[in-house]
Amino acid sequence: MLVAQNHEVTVPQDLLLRLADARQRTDELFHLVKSDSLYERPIPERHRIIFYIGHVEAFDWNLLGNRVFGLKSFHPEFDRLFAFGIDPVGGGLPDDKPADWPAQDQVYGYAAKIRQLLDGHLRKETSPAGLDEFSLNTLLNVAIEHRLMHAETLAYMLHQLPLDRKMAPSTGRSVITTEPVRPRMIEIPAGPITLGLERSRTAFGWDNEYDAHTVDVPAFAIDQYKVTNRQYLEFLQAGSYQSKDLWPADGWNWITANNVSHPIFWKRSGDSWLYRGMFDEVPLPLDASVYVSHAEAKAYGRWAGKDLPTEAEWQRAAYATGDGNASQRAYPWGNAAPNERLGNFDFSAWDPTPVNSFPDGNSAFGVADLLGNGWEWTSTPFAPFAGFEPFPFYRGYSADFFDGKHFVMKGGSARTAACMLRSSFRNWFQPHYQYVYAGFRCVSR
Ligand code: AVJ
Ligand code: FE
Repeated sequence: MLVAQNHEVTVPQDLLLRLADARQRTDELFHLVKSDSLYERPIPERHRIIFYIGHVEAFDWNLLGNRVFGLKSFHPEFDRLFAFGIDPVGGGLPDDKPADWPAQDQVYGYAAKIRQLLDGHLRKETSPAGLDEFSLNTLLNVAIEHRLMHAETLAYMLHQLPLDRKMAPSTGRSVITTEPVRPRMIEIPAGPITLGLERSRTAFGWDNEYDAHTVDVPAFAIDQYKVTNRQYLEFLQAGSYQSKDLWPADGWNWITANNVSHPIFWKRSGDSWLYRGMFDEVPLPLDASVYVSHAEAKAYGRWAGKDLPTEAEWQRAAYATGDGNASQRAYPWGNAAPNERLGNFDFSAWDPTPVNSFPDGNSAFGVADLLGNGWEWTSTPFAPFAGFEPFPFYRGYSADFFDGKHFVMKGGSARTAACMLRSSFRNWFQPHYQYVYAGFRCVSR
C-alpha cells in the first residue's frame, strides 16, 4: 500500500464524479438546518452540528492534501480541531459551549478553500507524490465512503433536531401501502458462509472487511421480516420496560438511569403513539421497522424467547444460495446492482417503509428487507477478522473500536449509499446508542 513510483498516475474520473455526488449529499444535509441552529447538539454524545461542516472537509484535506498532492497546511489549527468525531464510552458527555467553536463563516471559508485546493489538483489528474494507481484509488474511496457515512450519521443527528429548526425538502417518496405483515420464521439449514472481502487490486473495502474466511453455521430459524412497530408495541405494553429480568444488566442500568421507557423515535400522544419522522410526527406506522438500541433489541428477544442473530447467521440468511455448497450471491436478491425496487436504501426516503415493501429483494431463503430500511443489530461484538491490518494512513478507523463495547450491525438504512450495500461492509455502534437507523430481527436455535 502507498508504494511511491516514479511515474504519474491518472485520477479516475468516475471517482471524481462520486466525490462530487457525495459532497452534494452532505451539503444538502447542512442546508436542511436553519442557520441559527448550526451550533445545536442534537445528540448529547456527539459534537455540535458545526463540527461536521468542518470535519467532512478536514478529513479529505488531512488524507489527501499532503499525501497525494504534497500540499502544505493553510490552517493547522482547524485541521486538528475538525480531524475526528467523538464516541464517548462510559457515560462522559461533552460539555463544550457554542462559543468554544469558530464562527460559521470561518468554518465555511475553511471548507471552501479545501475544496478549491483539492479540486484544482484532482482536475490535473495526476499525483505528484507518485502514488501507484491502487493507492490513489484506495485513498479516494476512503474519502468518498467516509463522507457518505457521514451523510447517514448526520441524518440520524438532524433527525433529533426539533422540527422547527429544519426545513423539509420538497421531494419525498410517496407512501407505500402493502398487505398486512404476517410475521413468520424461516428455517436455515446448517452450512457454510463467507465473511469478509477477498483482497484484490480492484474492489475497495475498509480495513475491518479483511481477510475473507468461510465459517460453518449450525441450523437456525430467522424472522422473515424485521421486527415491526406493532410487534414492539406489544412488548412495550407487556410492561417490559419495568421488568428487570428481561434486560441485560448494563441495559437495565442504562434505561433506569436515563428514564428510557420507549424507543427514542416514538412519542406518546394521549393513549396512543406517534412516530417522530425526519420532518413530521405521524401516527405510529405499525408495519414499519422499529428503530431501537441494541439493549432494547436484546430485551425484546428475551421476552419473545428468541435471540439476536450472530453476524455469521445474518450473513448466511442473506447471501447463501441455499443449495448446500459454499456459493453465494453478491446481494440477497442475486447479482443485480441495487435499485429502488429492491429495498429502501440509497437515500430513497427519510423514514422506514413497511417491512414487506420489497419482495423482489428477498434472499434465496425468502428472508425479506435485509438491505435498507434500517440496519440490523447482531449479537456479535465488533472485532477484527484474522488477518486484519489497519490502513497505515488511518490506523484508528476500526481498531479504536475493538473494545468489546460495540456491536456489529449489518444491512443498511434508507440513508445508506448503494456502494456500502456490499456484503462485506460492517457497521458498529455502542449497545445504548438509540439514535441510529437500526432495528433487528430474531433467531431461534
Ligand atoms: C462506521 C458509522 C461507526 O460514524 O462512528 C466516520 C464511521 N468513522 N468518521 C462512525 C466514521 C469516522 C463510523 N461508523
Ligand atoms: Fe468522520
